[in-house]
Amino acid sequence: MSFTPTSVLVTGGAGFIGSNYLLHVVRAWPETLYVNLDALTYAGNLANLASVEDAPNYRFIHGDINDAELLARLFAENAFEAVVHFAAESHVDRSILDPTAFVTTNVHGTLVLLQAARTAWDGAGTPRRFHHISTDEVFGSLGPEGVFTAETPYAPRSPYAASKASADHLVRAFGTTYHLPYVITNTSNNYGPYQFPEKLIPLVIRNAMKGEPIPVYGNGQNVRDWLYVEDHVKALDIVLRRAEEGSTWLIGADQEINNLDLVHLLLDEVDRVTGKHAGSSRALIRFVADRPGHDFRYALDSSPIEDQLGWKPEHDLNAGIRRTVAWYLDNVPWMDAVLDGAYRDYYSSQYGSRGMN
Ligand code: NAD
Ligand code: TDX
Repeated sequence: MSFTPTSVLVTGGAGFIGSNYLLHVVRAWPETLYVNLDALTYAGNLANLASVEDAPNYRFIHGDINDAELLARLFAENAFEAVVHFAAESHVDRSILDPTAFVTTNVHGTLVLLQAARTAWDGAGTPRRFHHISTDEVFGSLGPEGVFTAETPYAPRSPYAASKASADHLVRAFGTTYHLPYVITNTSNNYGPYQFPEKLIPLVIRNAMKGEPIPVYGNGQNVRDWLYVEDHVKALDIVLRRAEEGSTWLIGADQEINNLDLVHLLLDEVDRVTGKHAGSSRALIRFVADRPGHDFRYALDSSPIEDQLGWKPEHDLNAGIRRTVAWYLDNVPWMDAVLDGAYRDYYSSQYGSRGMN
């Protein structure tokens, strides 16, 4: 299967993964128009896209995926052949503090977007794709053994995961009921440039740079599989162009590590690059109250995308961490600019009650 869209709607393209995706595809496919629709919440940052903002095949629209009228107008004006749907509330801890926005954007917003695509594509003679970007968290939590596959039943445990699971179900229901041509990708933890520093890896690097305490939830033994974002966005582009309609792909890196070991790796790399005494930043670690309902472990079977679509991650964890630490140390103004007052309010409500401020 080969699909070459001429006009693509990307939602949430000013966020972490969406902006890395646009930085890759806008350059890789100059004949394809990419229209980025983003509400610019606290997590959206147009500075990420400065190097493509003047490209002739890129356009930015400031708007909300819940705005049905805006979507109808954009579909009419641009004749989109594909939608790549990143827009979401994405942070588990925020969903625990208040789940409301997660249902508004991740569930209702996805429904409004699905309706817009279905209406615009009704009777279309040429191929179309609705590519929904989802997460491994929809499958729940693993013990020390085993991996999730595309057949694993859904068992979301946080409000964030439940909202993403609901969105996945809606996408598949639109495929079954209205023949909407969709693909879904469920991905493990991403890291790399332009990630908002509420997520573990940029938070650790930022606090280490400033000499501030590093919060590790519980005993630090929870395990994640870390995928370098540039590897992820290449996989997404391959799935959009080559995957069969109605298919689901799991994208992981097979780079599992527990949180405490990961934090040590990051701190040791910061010490190495900044010339601090080896191991000295480890003294910043603080064990704080655990995340409620903290999923123990995620791991994905990525062999189908490797065997059938020929994708493989290019970075192992050590290579990815080296590049990531270097990027944040080189981009201090980016970090300072995203940490505005609203984020500081969040940080104190999140960490103040956990015995750290
Ligand atoms: P992010 O929080 O960095 O970015 C989300 C973007 O969506 C922001 O630019 C924000 O402004 C925009 N947005 C939010 N609400 C919107 C709305 N109502 N209308 C339009 N735009 C809106 O998220 P991310 O980490 O880049 O994640 C992108 C997608 O990938 C999400 O769907 C997330 O669930 C999924 N995902 C993320 C990870 C990860 O490790 N970060 C892993 C697996 C899946
Ligand atoms: O301060 C912290 N201390 C800590 O120990 C933070 C922010 C996190 N953690 C732990 C919780 C997790 O076990 O580190 C691990 C990673 O946490 P996050 O960076 O918040 O990611 P996670 O909860 O695993 O979810 C991520 O991966 C799946 C993304 O945020 C989701 O959007 C994605 O769907």
